[in-house]
Amino acid sequence: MQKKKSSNLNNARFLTVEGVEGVGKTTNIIFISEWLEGRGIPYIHTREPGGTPLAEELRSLLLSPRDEQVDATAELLLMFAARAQHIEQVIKPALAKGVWVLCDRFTDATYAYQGGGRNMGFEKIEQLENFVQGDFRPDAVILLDLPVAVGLARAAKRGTLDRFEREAEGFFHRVRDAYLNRAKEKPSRYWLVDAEPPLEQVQVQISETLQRILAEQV
Ligand code: T5A
Repeated sequence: MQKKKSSNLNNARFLTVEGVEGVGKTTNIIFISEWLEGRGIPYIHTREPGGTPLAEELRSLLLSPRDEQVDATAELLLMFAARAQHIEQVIKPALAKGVWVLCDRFTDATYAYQGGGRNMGFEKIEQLENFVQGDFRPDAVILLDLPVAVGLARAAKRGTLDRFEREAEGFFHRVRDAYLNRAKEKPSRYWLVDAEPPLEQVQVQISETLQRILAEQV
């Protein structure tokens, strides 16, 4: 399958890393950062929700466990409020300078968590995506995938659970299904990596994926 070419200036690429809880995003983003550094590719590493002081405050509000029931629409709008700030203050300025952006989660997480996990469907998310982002999309989405129970067991080892990690297992099955469906629907943008094997094997797959993404620069 021919993947989409970058539309950014200077061939800088906007890469996002996605997957269910405990899939190994944080661990593998360190690996991807070292891979980029090793090739002399200028990059920044950022995350969602978050990435600017305001968006990081919104992240704290979103992730903190609380007694009050959080309305799904309020959650969705806060995700996009943080994203609007992040795109304009951090992501677009970096790409405009020719700096690659490596982002831990982006709008695909909203489709998976709010659309799938919270059962909100995808139509409103698509409307907000178009409103906030116009036609701005990641050049490549690296989707780390593994069975939900394996990811939750890995995440649980870290101790305190955030508001999302306290959801029932069914929530994360819907999240994973939504991610896998998007990967099937948008093969030009998604790169699927099996994240269940030992880390060294996962990182061999990631290296091969990065080589292919790099080879596709215009
Ligand atoms: N969210 C986010 C939404 O609902 N909507 C949105 O639009 C957005 C942007 C953000 C939360 O917000 C939600 C989704 C999230 O719930 P987060 O911190 O980005 O939170 O996401 P988390 O999934 O919570 O990230 P985690 O830090 O929990 O998981 P990671 O980063 O995927 O996993 P990592 O790297 O910390 O690894 C977990 C453990 O597994 C081990 C690691 O050493 C670590 O101990 N591990 C492996 N062990 C064995 N084999 C391997 N291959 C391993 N890979 C990693």
